[in-house]
Amino acid sequence: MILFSYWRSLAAFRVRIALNLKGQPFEVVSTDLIKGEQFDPEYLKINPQGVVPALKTDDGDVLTQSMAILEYLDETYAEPALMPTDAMARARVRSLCMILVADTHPLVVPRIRKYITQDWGHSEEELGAWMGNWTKLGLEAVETHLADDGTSGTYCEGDQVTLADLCLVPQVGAAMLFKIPLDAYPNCVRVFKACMENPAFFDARPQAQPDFPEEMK
Ligand SMILES: N[C@@H](CCC(=O)N[C@@H](CS)C(=O)NCC(=O)O)C(=O)O
Repeated sequence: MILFSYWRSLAAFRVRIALNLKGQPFEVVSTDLIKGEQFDPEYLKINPQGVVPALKTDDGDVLTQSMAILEYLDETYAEPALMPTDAMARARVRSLCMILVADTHPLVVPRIRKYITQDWGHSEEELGAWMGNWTKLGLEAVETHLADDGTSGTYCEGDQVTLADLCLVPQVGAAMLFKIPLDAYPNCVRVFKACMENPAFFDARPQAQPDFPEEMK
């Protein structure tokens, strides 16, 4: 399979973890979001939305949207299952995923950042406040669920890695990369650390990607 990815894309990070967990080899094609390669006509033929990730299967089919890709992989490659069997637990997992994927991450993607600074003329400092605000609100909501629902174990939902962990780890990793203090989110950090002990997560991290910038190493 071919994964159109970028080292610091949280959405691509989710998919890299899933491919690793499922033991599916993949080739990474880097799409530099800072240079605007997501808008190259050739890339737009792959993903008309102009975002990563996109996954080209061995049959040549192209999938977009990380949650759709995660579900496809989970439905196609049975082991290890990334969703619980119990309906209530499945709903809880999806709820955590949506807090991060639908209500947090979209507020901090490059096109939003560009709109805030280049179109609306806000400063880098104001942009930092914007990014910090939405990241903190998202993590705060997940933290409260993990602390109060009584269903979190080693991972977000019990002791099984689920799609919720695949969504939480990139968000916590990004907060670390951008030096957002995480003291207020001990459960999120606990789950992050447990996941990172698994090579499937560790090898998918931005710092391990071939396009991770030399100057940040
Ligand atoms: N909801 C999409 C989000 C895709 C997305 O926004 N990806 C970001 C990187 S994490 C991107 O490619 N942004 C390009 C841009 O904003 O110009 C998904 O989960 O796949």
